[in-house]
Amino acid sequence: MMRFPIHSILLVLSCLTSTLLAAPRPNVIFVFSDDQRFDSLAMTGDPVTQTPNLDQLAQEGVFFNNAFITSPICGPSRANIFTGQWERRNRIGFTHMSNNFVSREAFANSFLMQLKQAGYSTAFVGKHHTKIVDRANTPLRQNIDFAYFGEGHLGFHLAKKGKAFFNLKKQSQIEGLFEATEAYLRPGNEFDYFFENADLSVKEQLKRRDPAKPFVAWINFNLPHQASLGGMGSRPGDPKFYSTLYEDEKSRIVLPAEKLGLPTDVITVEEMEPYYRLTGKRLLDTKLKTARAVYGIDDFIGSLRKLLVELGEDSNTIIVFCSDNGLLYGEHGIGGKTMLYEESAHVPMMIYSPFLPKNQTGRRLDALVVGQDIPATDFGSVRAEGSSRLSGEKPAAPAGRQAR
Ligand SMILES: [Ca+2]
Repeated sequence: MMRFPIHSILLVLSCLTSTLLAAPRPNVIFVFSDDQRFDSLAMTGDPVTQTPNLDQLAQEGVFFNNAFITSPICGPSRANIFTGQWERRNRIGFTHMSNNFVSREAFANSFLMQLKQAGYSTAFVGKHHTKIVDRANTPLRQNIDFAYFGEGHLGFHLAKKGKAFFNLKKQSQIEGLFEATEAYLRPGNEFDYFFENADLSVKEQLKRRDPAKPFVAWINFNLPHQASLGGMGSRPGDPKFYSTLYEDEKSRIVLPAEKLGLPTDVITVEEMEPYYRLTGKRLLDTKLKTARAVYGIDDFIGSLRKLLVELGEDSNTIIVFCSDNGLLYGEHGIGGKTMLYEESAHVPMMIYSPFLPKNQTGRRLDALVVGQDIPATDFGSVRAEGSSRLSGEKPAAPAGRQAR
């Protein structure tokens, strides 16, 4: 398929330009899920999972039918979007000699830092999977106004991960990260406890949003990633749906019929993480938990939009939703991701903007887009100057792709 990447996004955003020229600079919230497949939403055909809030977000924005991740595995995909570069350029992957550290230059050119330079308040919330410059992630801690993250897998209960999350009242991952997001966004004293009780190791990197500035928040889940499904719904404080939802609908969950695997000199099942070697009842249980996790993410989107209304920011906030990669559930005889099968690389991506004219909303666009296009698009939508070192395409770019 030929790629007509930015034109679809451009069509959406060109409609915004005249409005934006008269409006204050919009806020941007980017919600990033983990290992969530394209077909995991009700609107993309999941037979069980209900996603009313994501479906509504797409209905009021635009949805990309052909959004793909060029490095479909957690760390490299996140690095590609954070830096706005291809893996061959930022060298975050499994075959390069970078030790998987984002360079100082790539960090300075990341979408969060460029928007900071443009006057934005910045937040990085949740899963962090690639070191920034050094083992302590020093530039991230020193430059991002609200840097509230855990490295690697977070687990379903955040406080088990480490003391950085001890100040949360809610321990289930999605609800805890919503609490943190609200602590950042909401003015007033209600979340004083969050800042006052923060562990000393992270206290200095947690600053409240400056209401005089526009904000950009990158919110990263480690769900429905299977590494965080264990313990789901096991604690009294967990929302009940994590342990009960869809229990009576398990028979409608679809399991792959395909048994053929790849040649053993390519990859064997034994080389995959144990949580990807699933068949039969274990696979069914995992898909049930995945459906509950996706419902939780959908609930987050609903809560976030209510919060924005309450804060009076809903009419000036763009929301981007995407997943870092898809997942194989036994199709082609394998599990996990990385492999460039559609199940692994195809992701749900949508952009909601309050500036989109009503007659432009609810469209499902067929143009081929990739994760790296997101930061370039953000720059276009907030009228900030993206760096020429971005690999993705922004609305102001010429029609032809430039080799970068
Ligand atoms: Ca992932």
